[in-house]
Amino acid sequence: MATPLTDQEKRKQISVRGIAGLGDVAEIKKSFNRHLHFTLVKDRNVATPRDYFFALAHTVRDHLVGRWIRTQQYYYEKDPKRIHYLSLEFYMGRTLQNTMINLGLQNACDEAIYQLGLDLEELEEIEEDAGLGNGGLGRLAACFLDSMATLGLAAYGYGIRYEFGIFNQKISNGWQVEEADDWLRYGNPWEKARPEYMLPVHFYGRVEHTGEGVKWVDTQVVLAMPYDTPVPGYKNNTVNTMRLWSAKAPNDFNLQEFNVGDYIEAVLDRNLAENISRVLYPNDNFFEGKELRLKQEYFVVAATLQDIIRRFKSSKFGCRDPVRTSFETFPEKVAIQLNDTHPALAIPELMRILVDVEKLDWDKAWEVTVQTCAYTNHTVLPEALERWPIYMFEKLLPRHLQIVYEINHRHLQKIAELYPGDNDRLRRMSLIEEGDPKRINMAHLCVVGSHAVNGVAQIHSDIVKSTVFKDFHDVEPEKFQNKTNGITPRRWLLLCNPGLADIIAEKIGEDFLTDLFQLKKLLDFIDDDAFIRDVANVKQENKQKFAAYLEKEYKVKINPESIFDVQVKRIHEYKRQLLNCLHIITFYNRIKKDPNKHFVPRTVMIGGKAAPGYHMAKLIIKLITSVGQVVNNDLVVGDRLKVIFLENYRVSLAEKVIPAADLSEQISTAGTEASGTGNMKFMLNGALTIGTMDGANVEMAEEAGEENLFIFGMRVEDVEEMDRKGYNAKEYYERLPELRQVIDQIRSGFFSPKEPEMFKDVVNMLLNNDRFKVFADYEAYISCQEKVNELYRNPKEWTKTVIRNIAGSGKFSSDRTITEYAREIWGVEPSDVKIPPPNEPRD
Ligand code: D6G
Repeated sequence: MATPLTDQEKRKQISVRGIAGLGDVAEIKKSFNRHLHFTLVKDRNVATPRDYFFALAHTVRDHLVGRWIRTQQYYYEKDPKRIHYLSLEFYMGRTLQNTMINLGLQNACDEAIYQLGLDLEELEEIEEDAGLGNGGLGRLAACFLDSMATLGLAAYGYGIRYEFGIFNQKISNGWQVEEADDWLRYGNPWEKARPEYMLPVHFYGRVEHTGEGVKWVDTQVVLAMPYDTPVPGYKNNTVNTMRLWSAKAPNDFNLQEFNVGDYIEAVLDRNLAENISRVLYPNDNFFEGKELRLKQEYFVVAATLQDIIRRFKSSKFGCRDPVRTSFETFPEKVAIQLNDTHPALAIPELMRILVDVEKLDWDKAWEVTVQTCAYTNHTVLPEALERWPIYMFEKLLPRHLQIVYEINHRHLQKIAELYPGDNDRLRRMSLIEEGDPKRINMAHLCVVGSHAVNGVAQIHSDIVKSTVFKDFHDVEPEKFQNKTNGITPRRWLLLCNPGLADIIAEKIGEDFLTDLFQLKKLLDFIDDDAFIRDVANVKQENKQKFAAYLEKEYKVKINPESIFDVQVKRIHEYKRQLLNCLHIITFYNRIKKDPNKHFVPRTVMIGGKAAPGYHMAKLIIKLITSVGQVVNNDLVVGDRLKVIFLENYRVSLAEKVIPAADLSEQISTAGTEASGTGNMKFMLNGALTIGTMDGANVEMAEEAGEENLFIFGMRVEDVEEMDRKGYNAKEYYERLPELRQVIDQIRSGFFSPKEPEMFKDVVNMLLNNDRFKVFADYEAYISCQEKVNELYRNPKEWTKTVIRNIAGSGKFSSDRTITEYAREIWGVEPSDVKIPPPNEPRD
């Protein structure tokens, strides 16, 4: 029998495709040593592992620089339409390995580092995650940047350089505690500060109506300093820019207001301005109307629009076009995509610049604005929709409030003409919501101010049209589109699961990495026993590797033969981690009731962060860890059931656990999860899905065949029907003895003996006011889990189902998603033209 390949050897296999020439290896070693010496100022006697990581990062970064300069130069020469993706979140994770892969350098680096007596994977583990996002929305932005660069689009990501990203989650005594994410402590080798492009952003002040038009005066100024991060495409020489703004106080900040003696106070107060980019708000799918957050939203928008307009004015066809009026060509040259309503202020800000500064008349400015902007809706949950109180908005952005009022006035005038006398419709469609306090509905502003509005999966786009934006759809149905989310197959297959990428490439070549639909060719091998064995072996190796990781890092032992049943995502009631808990406890009770019966062993892993202010989510984490305490220490259970809470779930942990999963839990109440993207990552990595007909699960079932997923529970129509009739949780509690037992155990302190009342809020919610109807899907979920066990008993059939899922996952590449945005929203065409190789600096 051949000895199994080491990880390094495995990575080399795939690197047959990123060939490591001897010259490359020698050059990398040389560059590494130079950086260790000149950049880190160390030698090998005193260098720490982190020094080695930085030396390698700088070595790899050197390979980006020429391509980056060349790409940006090329955009100035060719002047293509530029795409600007505005987002309050970019959840990038780590950069080193992704860069090596996209530049085709991984094998050369692997070999060089090996020859230097170091371990590449160990160095990669030193890198901090760039955690500038909460969950799916921020990670989607990161996947989109990868795809836009790979598809050769002249694209920019614009956001905020938070000094603290999403908090680090620690579990203490079973509870979540938060720690600050000081991700920049050791420096960030990937960013380039650009103080030379610093821009002013104005806040507060008042509006003056003068003979020369409207002026916003007496404002406070904060400077926006850009930090640029290169975004390489996959092996195409394109390197785009993600530009993140950092807040800097101007040097005269507060000094006018203070007397000479208060100089020290004034300098200390610079923090007030610089707090704008201090920290990411840790809410997922939840609106918290804090003034600092509104400042962040305007800060990114105001700096970005100045930057966009500066570039437009310097372009060939911009304002310098003698044939056409200024800004007429703006929408032909500029697209602005709003990632949710968070950057919605781009709409009134662009209007302010065009009308007040550039002196366009209102109608022309409005046409330009609408043609430029497009809006992506990410949720229909009412608690997530941004509705800013007018009093706050007015104080911070008085001119923008006037502009919003004017937009609303003209919008309602149009509606009134279409529906004379329909005052209720006017109230429903207004950008302004009456009440205490009066609020601006940011989603309405986005719909009115954009030429395209899209949802993120077909079912979600349909729901958007028939519910939250129904009145708007009645008036402008052509505005509404669907763009089903996707994930980048580079990070989410090649990087995180090289073993699987390798055996796929052996069968169908490696073009699938940029054309994921090619995965359907794998169906030709559905009866190929050797391939089935390879797929099963890769999964088993990934499971073993993850088990070893858990043992090393967390001292927990799990059974690699068990089903790895994984639910990783933010903790939220609508995502129903509680339903998963009910299954765990039911399974536990069945083992206890019949200890000698055979059960298919399971390791249930749940991970995710709770928003620090979300009481119920934090209690859910405590319940999971408490159930784990009881189950994991019960000798009768043994290794037939284990419950693991995966601490501090983040991009880099996703890259480890997803390739090791057998079963992916996607169990939100139908109609609540707009798309999901974790679901797609599991599918691509050979896990089977147990899920509801919600979000992109619906399309996954369509692509792979519904019989190849474990679909259960209420459909959207069933949920609606139940809402009409009324949902009565107690009815299920009384009718289903196993459910009753589980709830009674939680209620009586079976999992919290020292504090029997611990979970009373959970039980009360489930029984009396559960918006997400957990009990209604309990029975279907439990029997669906039995089907999972049944299939798992037949390893060959299980693996064939896995292959059918991988083969059906082509649609979920973010390359496909971005191609659709490009053609149907931005009016640009992806290109596979390789930008000419970079210019090296000359003497
Ligand atoms: C990036 C790369 C660099 C380029 C700079 C400015 O930092 O080569 O000069 O962006 O680009 P624009 O903002 O002028 O497009």
